[in-house]
Amino acid sequence: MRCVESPKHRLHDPVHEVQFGVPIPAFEVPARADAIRSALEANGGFELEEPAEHGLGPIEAVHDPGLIRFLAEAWDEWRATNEAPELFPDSVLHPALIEGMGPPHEPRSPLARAGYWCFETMTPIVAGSYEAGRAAVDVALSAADLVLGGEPIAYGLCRPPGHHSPRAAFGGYCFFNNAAIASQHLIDRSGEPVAVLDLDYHHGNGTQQIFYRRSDVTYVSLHGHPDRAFPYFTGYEDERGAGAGEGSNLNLPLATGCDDATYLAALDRALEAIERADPSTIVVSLGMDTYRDDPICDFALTTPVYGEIGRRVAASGRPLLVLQEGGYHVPSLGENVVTWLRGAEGR
Ligand code: SP5
Ligand code: ZN
Repeated sequence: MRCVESPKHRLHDPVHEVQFGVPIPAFEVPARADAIRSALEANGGFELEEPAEHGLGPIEAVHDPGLIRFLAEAWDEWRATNEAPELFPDSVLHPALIEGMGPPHEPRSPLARAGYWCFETMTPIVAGSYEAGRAAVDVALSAADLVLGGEPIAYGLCRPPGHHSPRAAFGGYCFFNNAAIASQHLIDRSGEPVAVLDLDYHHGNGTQQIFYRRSDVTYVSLHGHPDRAFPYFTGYEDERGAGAGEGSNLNLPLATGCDDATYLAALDRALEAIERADPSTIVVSLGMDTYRDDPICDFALTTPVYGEIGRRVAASGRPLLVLQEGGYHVPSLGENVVTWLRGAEGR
C-alpha cells in the first residue's frame, strides 16, 4: 500500500494544552506520527513517500481566506511583541456577543485574533504550526492523487489532524481540515460524489459544517456522544444536513465504554448509509482515539477489531482514501493503524 508522510509535521511541537483551566502536557505531539511511521516501515507492506506541494488553491477552495491569512501570519506577529513560546487565545468570539449585530471586526493584536479564529484552548500556535499544517494538507492531497491515479487504497499520515476545523475557524488540535480539502479535491478532479466516514472518537464538527448544505459529500460519523465528549456542541443524531444537503449527514453518537461489538454494529449502520449515497470514493477520517487505552477518550476497542473495521469498510469495493486524525496512546498507535490498513487490504 502506498502511504504519504512528511517529516515537516515535527515543526508543530506544542508543549501545553489548557484543559480544566490549567496548562497540561500536550497530547497531540510529534511522537504520534513518528510511531505510526516506524510501524509502517517495520511492517514491510507499506511504501512511504513524501507529498508534492499543491499550493494554497485547494485550501482556499474550503477555508475562509481570513483564517488562512491569520494562520500564516500569527506566529511572526506574536513573536514581535511576546516571548511566550505558544499562542493561546484568552477570549473567544462567543456568538451571543454579536447577536443581532453586523459582522464583527477582526481584531489587530495576535492574541485577540487567536480568539477570533480559534474556538477553544487546546490548540496552541507555535513557531512551525503553519508550515506543519500546510504539509499535512499536502499529505492528504498527495494521497488523494494516488487514489485518483487508480490506487484502490492510499493512506495519508496527516499531522496535525484536521476534522475539527470548520470553514472559518480552527481548534481541537486541528488547523486546516485535511479530509475536507482532500474531499473537495477529489470532487474537483473527478466530478464524482464522495463520502467521508469519520472514525475518530470525536465528532468531526469541521467536516460536518463544511459540507452540511451539500449533497455531493455525505458525512457519516461514529463518536462519543456530545453530552460528554468534545466538541460538545455538535454530533447529535438530529443533525441530518440542510438545504441541498438534507439527509446527507449521519451522526451515530455512542455511549461511554463502547466495546467492539457495539462499535461494529454502529459501523454497519454507517456503511449502509454510505451504500445508499453511492459515492465514488470513501474518505476515512481515521482516529485511533477509540482504543481502550486512549488517555483522553472512553471507548474500549481492542487492537484486533481495527482489522475487522478495515475489512468491513473495504468490503464496499470503493476506492479508499484513509487520512490520519487523532489517537493519543502513542505506544499502540502504530500497531492499530497497521492492523486497520492490513484489514482493509485483505491481508
Ligand atoms: C483530532 C482530535 O482527536 N482532537 C481531539 C481534541 C480533544 N481535546 C480534548 C478535549 C477534552 C477532553 N477532556 C478529557 C477528560 C479526560 N478524563
Ligand atoms: Zn479525536
